[in-house]
Amino acid sequence: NTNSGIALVDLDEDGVDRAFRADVLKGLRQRQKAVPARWFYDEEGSRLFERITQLDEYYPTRAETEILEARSDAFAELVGPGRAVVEFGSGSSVKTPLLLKAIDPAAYVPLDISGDFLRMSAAALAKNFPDLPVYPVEADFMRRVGLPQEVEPLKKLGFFPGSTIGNMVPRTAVDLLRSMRATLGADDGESPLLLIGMDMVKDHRVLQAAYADAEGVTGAFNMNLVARINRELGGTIPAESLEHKAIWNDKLARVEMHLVATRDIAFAVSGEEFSMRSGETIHTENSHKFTRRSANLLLLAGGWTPVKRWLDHEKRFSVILARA
Ligand code: AVJ
Repeated sequence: NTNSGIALVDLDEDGVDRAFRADVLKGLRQRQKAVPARWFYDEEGSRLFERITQLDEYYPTRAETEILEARSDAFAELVGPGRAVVEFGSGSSVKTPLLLKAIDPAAYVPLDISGDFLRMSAAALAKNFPDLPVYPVEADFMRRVGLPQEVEPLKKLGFFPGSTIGNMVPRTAVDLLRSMRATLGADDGESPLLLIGMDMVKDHRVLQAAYADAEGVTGAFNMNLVARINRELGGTIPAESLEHKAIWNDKLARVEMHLVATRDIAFAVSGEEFSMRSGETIHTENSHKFTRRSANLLLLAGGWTPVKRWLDHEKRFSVILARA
């Protein structure tokens, strides 16, 4: 349990985020270089992701929003009123209100590792739902999180939209689903529900385009990671010699984003030296896609029994209700 009320970002004497540096250095030492996708989301990265969600090619946000809008009656019926909605992540200004309007909850509990995002989005939401108690919790939800006392007596509904689960390899995704069960009290004899967004396997050209848009916004999003490493970790990565690439990995059912070296390069990060041959890549993101069966199996492995699934009108994206 990490919600001690103090900031979770651990800075060294130079103000450098220790976890960021450790992840980047560890990732760059590997044979297949890799940096975890969660480091995309600094201020600029979050701004670029906002733009991605508005691109013609990037369907997931639109498709999921369509489902949340169109199925509000079904949510109300299956979930019922009076639950505490526990959102894993700070919440979006569009999707969260749609759910809250649909089900008439008794409390809203956003969980996020970034206190700044958390407080900003909680404040914005409280304005539109003046009668709804909001209890933001600054915590790493990859582990069991202790919820505020006030929501203890309430039934819980976990909310995890955006297909963020798809950013994790199955082993990590299962760990997270099990942590969510524990956070929502399933091990204490409660019967929590979970509403989760999962993106579907589809035509590879549609997937590819969603992660390599014509305007280059996703490329800028990917390249922003390099700018962040150079700025925050004293990096000398030659950005002009790296290129954005998105590929469909059929065996593992995921879109991968990489940064490809267009020539042999050498650089330093935090004083440590690295090199890449031309064509070598830094793997920056996985976005797993699911079928009905693979989605169900992942949920079951994480301790959740699927109850109902909804798709958008183009059958590209799914929102699944599951019970512990
Ligand atoms: C918000 C993590 C679900 O994987 O589709 C968008 C992030 N990366 N374009 C996704 C993302 C490239 C997005 N998630």
